[in-house]
Amino acid sequence: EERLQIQRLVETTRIVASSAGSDVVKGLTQTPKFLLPAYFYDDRGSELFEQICELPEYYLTRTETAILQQYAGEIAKMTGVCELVELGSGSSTKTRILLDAYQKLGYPLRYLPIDVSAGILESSARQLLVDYPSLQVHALAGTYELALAQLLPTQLPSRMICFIGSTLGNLKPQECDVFFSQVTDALQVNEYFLLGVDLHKPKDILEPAYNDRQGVTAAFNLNMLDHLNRRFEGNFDTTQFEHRAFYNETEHQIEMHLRSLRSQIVQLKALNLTVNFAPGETILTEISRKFDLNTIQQQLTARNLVPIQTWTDSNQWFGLLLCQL
Ligand code: AVJ
Repeated sequence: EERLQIQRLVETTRIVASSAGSDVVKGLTQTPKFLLPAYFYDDRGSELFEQICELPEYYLTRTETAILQQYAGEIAKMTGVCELVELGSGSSTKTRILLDAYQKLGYPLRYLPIDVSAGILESSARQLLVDYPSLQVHALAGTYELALAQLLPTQLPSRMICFIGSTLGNLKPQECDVFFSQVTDALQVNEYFLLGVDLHKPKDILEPAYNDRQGVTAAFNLNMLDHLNRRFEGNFDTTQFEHRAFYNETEHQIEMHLRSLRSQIVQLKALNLTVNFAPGETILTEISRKFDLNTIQQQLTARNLVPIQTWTDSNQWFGLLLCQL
């Protein structure tokens, strides 16, 4: 198929250590323990995340989708013809709203989805080709860092890097700054960055979104241990850990943890690692920061990603910002 190219990004020796699990060793040998949220997204984890997006308590996807449905036409008109690069594309469901808007204006469609889960990347790319007969897809399987560093200047008049779904919330403030400079490095002057962020809101709306009644979020969190078992020959017993998620109001972030139900020892053979857990000890698996619109606008401006238009829903629960370098 000429319209589809799938590239698995090969890591250079300088950074091979990180994909070989040195971050796992680091996270499980320090106190308190942590693991990086990227480890959620093996193929099973990506499936579970798709289920999370449909949950009644998980307002994020529904709210952002509604904003996109209302304003995608406006976004397409503002940017003109452009190549869409999407970080953490997953199933690309929301992106279809943008693709539809560009298609409606008769613009050529070129899409570069980037995701750590090669399985979901390939299946969604194939489906997109069926549904969009003039679409060109160049999929990149790998981390944002690797993918952004590999991008060559676009052949189209412009490029838009899309980072929707509030994945920015996984990054600590200092990590955001590093990330923003990786984004600006991958853009030429006047090109675009589309950012979706979850906004401050009451705890009684936030906490249920990460503690759903069906237990899908718990399964998603626990799947990280299964993923590590498969990837690094580990022996985590997922029945001996429980899901914990709560809103930290001073930091304005949801924190997700895996809590050890008893004293236990876990081994990850491929990493030559033995880990001791005290009863009740936790592993931090994710922070999901909630943003203030004015503050994030100022931060983006300070990083040369100037917000030229901001859209929200009627509750002001979610923000979509179109920024320009
Ligand atoms: C994909 C990072 C935006 O933080 O809401 C969903 C991931 N974690 N339920 C989020 C997630 C638990 C999600 N992001």
